[in-house]
Amino acid sequence: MLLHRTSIEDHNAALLAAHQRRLQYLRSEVPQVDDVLPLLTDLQIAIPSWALGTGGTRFGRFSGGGEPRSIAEKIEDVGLLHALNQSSGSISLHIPWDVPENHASIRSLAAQHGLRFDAVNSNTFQDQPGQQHSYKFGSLQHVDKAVRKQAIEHNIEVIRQGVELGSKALSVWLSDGSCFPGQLNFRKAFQNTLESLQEIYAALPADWKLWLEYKAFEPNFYSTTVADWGQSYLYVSKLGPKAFTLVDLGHHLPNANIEQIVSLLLMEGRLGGFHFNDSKYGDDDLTTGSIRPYQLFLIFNELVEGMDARHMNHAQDLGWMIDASHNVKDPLEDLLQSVEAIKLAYAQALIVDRKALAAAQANNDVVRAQEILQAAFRTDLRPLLAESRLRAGAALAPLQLFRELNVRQSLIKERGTTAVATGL
Ligand code: PSV
Ligand code: MN
Ligand code: MN
Repeated sequence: MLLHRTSIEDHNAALLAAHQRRLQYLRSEVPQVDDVLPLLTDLQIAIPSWALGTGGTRFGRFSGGGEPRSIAEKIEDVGLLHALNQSSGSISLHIPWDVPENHASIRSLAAQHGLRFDAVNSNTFQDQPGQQHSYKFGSLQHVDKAVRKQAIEHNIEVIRQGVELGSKALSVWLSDGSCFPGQLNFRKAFQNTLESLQEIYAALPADWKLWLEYKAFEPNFYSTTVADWGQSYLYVSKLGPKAFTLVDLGHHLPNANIEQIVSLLLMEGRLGGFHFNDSKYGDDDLTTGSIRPYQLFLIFNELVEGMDARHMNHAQDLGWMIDASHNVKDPLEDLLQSVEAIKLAYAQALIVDRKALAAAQANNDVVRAQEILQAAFRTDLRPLLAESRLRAGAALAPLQLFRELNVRQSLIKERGTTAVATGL
């Protein structure tokens, strides 16, 4: 389904007067709004190919229909999102859930939609049909060199695929670990994993990065070989300057202080990027900002402060990606909500009065510091986001337009209601 420019123009024309009223009020309240606009427009959030269909749980899956059946259709879906918000300018593929075949045509289709390819993700947490060795007892950590070799080869193949598509990063998440005490020698598992990662790292092109994700538990419930940010940091610092830690917001033990983790990884130059989602209990993969929007804001507060201190380019120097799963929502609507929540938290962090905050911190003025942060967090910056979309040629209210145009119904008509499994 293609979205016509006129649909966006008509929609914007109908909402323009109300939008301008809100923006004018915001301008009178928040003097920095115009400085923040270009930064907001630049921030693009990558959409994971696996979040375009219904995820389900291990208890069941309820397909909403019209799900993409091929990489081309996944690109079209992300193209739709990008046309609506001009903030989802890239797609992240997961191999072999995605099997890119005709690279040139996939690349040109993506370009037609104004999209590029973000990090490519490898998968050594499932056995694939016809695969020689099983990953039941791990992949890069495995006690058997032949299994490790197979997993290393897979990662190198993913890099090759990514090179064909113009990606610049390999994202590695390992489910490796153990289910019971005694199953694993932790030190050997670490060393095997490190050696395997070193072989993968050696195959990275000069301008590529390797992002190593961590996760506290699941599917292994006793130990995980890259379980937390400290362990990921240990690997990436041993690997070399092209290796970084990737923070997935759902991968921590309950109540972990993620903003502090972010601050320190950034300080050490080892923060690679994010898998955004939200979490109530564990790796819930819920819509970003749906459960703990204040935590999201506090993370962005550290990001803005830390990136500015290191003179980093906000939009380009980290990987900004969503990792979500949808059980009851329309996946595309959910992704629109997530992108909006991420950019809102970013905008709020951009208007924090940094000088005043630094002064409050220097004076141990705890109350003032809290007031400063919460003043930014409680400012409704939605008109600012809408303005940045308007200027970029996107819709003032993307979700509303998605519904007005009956996008899902058109997709169902085009693709049918057959469920297409998209992996985890
Ligand atoms: C694992 O839970 C994870 O967060 C990794 O990023 C995987 O690649 C993705 O989810 C699979 O859905
Ligand atoms: Mn993830
Ligand atoms: Mn996850």
